Formats: sequence, structure tokens, C-alpha cells
Amino acid sequence: MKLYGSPTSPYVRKARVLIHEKSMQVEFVVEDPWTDDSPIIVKNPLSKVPVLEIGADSYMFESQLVVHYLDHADGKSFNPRDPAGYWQSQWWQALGNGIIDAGIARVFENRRPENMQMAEKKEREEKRIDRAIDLAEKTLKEGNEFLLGNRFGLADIVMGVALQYTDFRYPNDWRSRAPKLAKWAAGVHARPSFVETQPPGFVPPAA
Ligand SMILES: N[C@@H](CCC(=O)N[C@@H](CS)C(=O)NCC(=O)O)C(=O)O
Repeated sequence: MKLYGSPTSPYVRKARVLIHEKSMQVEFVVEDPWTDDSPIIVKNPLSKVPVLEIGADSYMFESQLVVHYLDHADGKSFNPRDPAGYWQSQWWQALGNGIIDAGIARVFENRRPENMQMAEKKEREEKRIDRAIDLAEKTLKEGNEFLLGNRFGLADIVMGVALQYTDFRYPNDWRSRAPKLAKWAAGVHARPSFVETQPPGFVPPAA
């Protein structure tokens, strides 16, 4: 299999962390989805990354589907099997994916010419991220090593990527408001799968 994407994309990074954690043989190929003649277009008409090549001319796209496919490819899912754990994991993933979407929307707004940027739009995305972090702090149980207890899983991957993308593109002192989450994040971000997939140029804040 081959994974196409950009090294700064949090959507792509979710898949890269999972591949690393599972020690899967998947080649990472850097391709830019932004140009009109991007090679991504023939693999994904939506021209977005990640794209996962699963066979000759056969591709998966949309990060949630790509992660789901990779998670099932080796028959050893990182999602809990019991219904309560499964839905808790989905809940955390929805929260993390929402933080990523808001972070990306904020980046796009920041990249518009300065006289066209809307401060309200940026604030709206920032408030979304702030509220999601507050809810994560409230939900995380004291003493849990991982989000669902003592087993690392997809919830940790998605939330871990989301919070590090926040540190990368919307650095703010969320750790002082969310000490339990900060402690959990320090452990997850120290894993080789996270260290080795950091976006180029990113300097992690002191934990
Ligand atoms: N919902 C998509 C979003 C993917 C996405 O927006 N990826 C960005 C890179 S961070 C991209 O490829 N953007 C290209 C574009 O919007 O034209 C997913 O989860 O895969």
C-alpha cells in the first residue's frame, strides 16, 4: 500500500501515526493536492489528502475512511470491541476531528490577504477549539494513562494529532486550563509514532 499526502496535514498524520503504531508496510509518498495539475486528482476527484492506494488503480480517500481501512487491514483493530468502549472511542474521534477541522478553517482564514480576513471567522474557530478542549478536560478520567483507560487506541491518535496541530497552528496556553489533558498529551506525544511524524518546522512546547 501507499499513502499519499503532505507532511504538515493533520488528516494525513492520523494515518501515518496509525501505520507507525501497527508497524505496517505502507510507503509514504509526498504529493501536493493544491495545484490544478496535482497527481492527487486522478486518485481522488475531491483532490484532498490523505489518499491510500490499496491496489492497482484502487484508492481510498477521506481520512476517517483511510484510518478505518488501515485499522482493519491487519485484523487487529485499535478500537475497543465492547460496545461502550467502541462508542466512547468514536466520540473522542469526533471531538478530535472537529478540532482538526476548526484548526484548518482558521489556517485558511489566516492565509487570505490581510484586508479580506474576517476576525469573527477566526474567533469562531478558536472558540470551537477552546470549547472542545474544555470538554475533553472535563471528560478525561483522573489517572487514566489513555483516553479510554489503560489501552492506547484510535481515540488517542486522533485527539493527539488534533492537539498537536493546535500547538502547531494555533499555539495557546490550553495546558494551564486542562492539566489532565496536558498530562495525557505529554505521554502520547512522546511516543515514537508521534515524534517521527511531527510536521516539519514544528517545535513542541515544553510539556
Ligand atoms: N475531510 C477530509 C479533509 C482532507 C483535507 O482537507 N486535506 C487537506 C490537506 S490538510 C487538502 O488536501 N486540501 C486540499 C484542498 O482543499 O484543495 C479528510 O478528512 O480527509
